[in-house]
Amino acid sequence: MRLTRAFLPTLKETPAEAQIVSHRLMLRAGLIRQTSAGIYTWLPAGWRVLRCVSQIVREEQDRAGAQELLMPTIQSAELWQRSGRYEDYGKEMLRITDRHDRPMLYGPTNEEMITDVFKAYATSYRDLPRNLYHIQWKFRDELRPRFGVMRGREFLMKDAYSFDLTKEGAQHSYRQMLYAYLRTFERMGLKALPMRADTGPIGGNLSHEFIILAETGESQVFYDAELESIDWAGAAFDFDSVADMQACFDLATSRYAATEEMHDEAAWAEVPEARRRQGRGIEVGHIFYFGTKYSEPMGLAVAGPDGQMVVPEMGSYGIGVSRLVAAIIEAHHDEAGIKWPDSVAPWKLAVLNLKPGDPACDALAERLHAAFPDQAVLDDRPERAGVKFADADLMGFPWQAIIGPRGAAAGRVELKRRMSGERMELSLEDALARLAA
Ligand code: P5A
Repeated sequence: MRLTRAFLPTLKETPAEAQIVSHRLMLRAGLIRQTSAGIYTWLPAGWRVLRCVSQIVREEQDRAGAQELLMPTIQSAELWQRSGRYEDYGKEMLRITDRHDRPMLYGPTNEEMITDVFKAYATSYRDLPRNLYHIQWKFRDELRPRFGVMRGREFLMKDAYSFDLTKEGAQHSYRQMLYAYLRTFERMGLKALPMRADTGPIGGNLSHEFIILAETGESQVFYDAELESIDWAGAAFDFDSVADMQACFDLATSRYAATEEMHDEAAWAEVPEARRRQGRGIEVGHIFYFGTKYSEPMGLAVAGPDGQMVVPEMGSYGIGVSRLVAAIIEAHHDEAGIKWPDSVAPWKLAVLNLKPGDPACDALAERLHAAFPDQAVLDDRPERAGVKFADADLMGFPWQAIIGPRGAAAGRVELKRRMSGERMELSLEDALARLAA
């Protein structure tokens, strides 16, 4: 991608409306543009990040045994009348009427719809367990949309739904998702702490939120410092093993960690004082076990092994995919801009040609750019070096290849790592080898 041809608009000024750093940087780096309150266009760079985040989520859901499908954004009110949530959901639900005066809505979540879909096909215990998910836009008419995509009205969510024959089975499904979430956030360079949470309008009595610690977070949290030191990268649990999932769950939940709504002063007092941490965090995921809250009223039942009808036990599991983009920036930035982890960067490499028109610079820059056709941007603009450095730092490409006339004459390239600031001067061949690795 050549910057002279790209639609990658950056802003020099800090937009006045943005109160937190991720919102400011998302606007300045040209990732999003607000179109109305809480509703955003994802510009090319932002859309690429969102796709990377979605892909990691997808891979880890698939690994855990969930299967992807795609349900619509628009739902019929009739579905929600069956579960009783049509009235309960209140003003957060965007209600729509079609040309036949039929009440419709823009889905804020899909428990009813997935239960109805599954019910059309599931007849016996052999159809269980199953876990189905999609990555789809949601709409919640939030009272106070704010902080950009952090709390939007239209936002992208991954929502999974599990169906099991027994309570024990449903708990195993819940633990599989918990482990999948820890792996997912780890791959994005985030430390997410699972915390006991309130179930709100989704319901049920077992629920965990996944919290990224950040001063700008909207949730107040209380946790044992030991929770932060668990190394999930080193842990290798088997999703199919009940014992492994139990062990993983125990490890993740054995230390005190709760959101404000679930905070228990008596249990808190038992945590050694030196280990008590209190702070703010961003909720990037939320999982629920709610038994038969939807399967029962929606009429889902299957024949058990003994021929008796059984109402499946369910859970639902959400990840705020678009919110994650903002959360990753909150965790990885400096004064100059974004520092994307490799796994989610819109492009992995920026090739900065400091003197377009200089034959040696052009030749080196073209070679590097051509070596990574989908993963490199080439700054071939007739701009000052300072402008190129500033934009590359702002947009946060994990690697920069800096090509100036002096180095180029000697066939040398400077590589800069955005995350650490580390720099190295290499021959073209060594630079290509380093980047390919
Ligand atoms: C779980 C999946 C649910 O909706 N039903 C299906 C359950 N849970 S939740 O906690 O309400 O939402 C899941 C995650 O979505 C993100 N999220 C938001 N992101 C941006 N803007 C919003 N207004 C917003 N509301 C929820 C959060 O990351 C949440 O954990």
